[in-house]
Amino acid sequence: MAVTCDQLIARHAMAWEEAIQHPFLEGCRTGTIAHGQFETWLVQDYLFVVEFTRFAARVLTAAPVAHFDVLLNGLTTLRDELSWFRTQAIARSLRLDVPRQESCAQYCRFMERLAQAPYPVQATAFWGIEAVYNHAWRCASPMVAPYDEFARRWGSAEFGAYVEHLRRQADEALGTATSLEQAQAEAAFLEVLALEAHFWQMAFSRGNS
Ligand code: HMH
Repeated sequence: MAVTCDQLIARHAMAWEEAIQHPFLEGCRTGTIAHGQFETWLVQDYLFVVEFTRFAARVLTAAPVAHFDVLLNGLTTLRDELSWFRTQAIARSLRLDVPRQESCAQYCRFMERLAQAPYPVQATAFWGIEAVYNHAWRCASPMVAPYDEFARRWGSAEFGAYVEHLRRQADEALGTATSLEQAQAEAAFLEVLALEAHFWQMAFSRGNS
């Protein structure tokens, strides 16, 4: 029997929790997050999403045509997300043409490396990256203003439905994957979880990690 996305979460419950629960999110929920912490996250996440969009385009290249609709919708969502980030940055007078912090750069390099991986590995990582964000923001919802807008973007039922579509596609790809590919998908999922925890910590410590 092939591994499934739900099994990956169950097998790595502790790493999953560490990726979706962080004092950064708790600070957004209660309003105690410092502006510098939030702004570090905002700018670095924009830089992340730029590379994530390139990753999404590469996943589409590797995908079977039956998976195009979901991935094309994902790319459209990313187009809106990038422009929304720019609006958020302008409202806060933040520059987006800044260097990546190490945690962000590491995450971007990981996504670049995934280009060499077989489709089941890419599909699992792509689902994992969106799933973990959906759960992270949802678990810390509702948030106080102005963070509620951010919590709604990734924690909404609509985003949850998109993640479900990605899960089904990843499960389908894993269903016919070799055992080596399944092991690679599991390793990629674990790397996503570790990178997510570091990303929150980077913002929380204001870009010093
Ligand atoms: C760090 N992980 C990170 N940022 C995001 N925007 C997502 C996942 C979801 O797109």
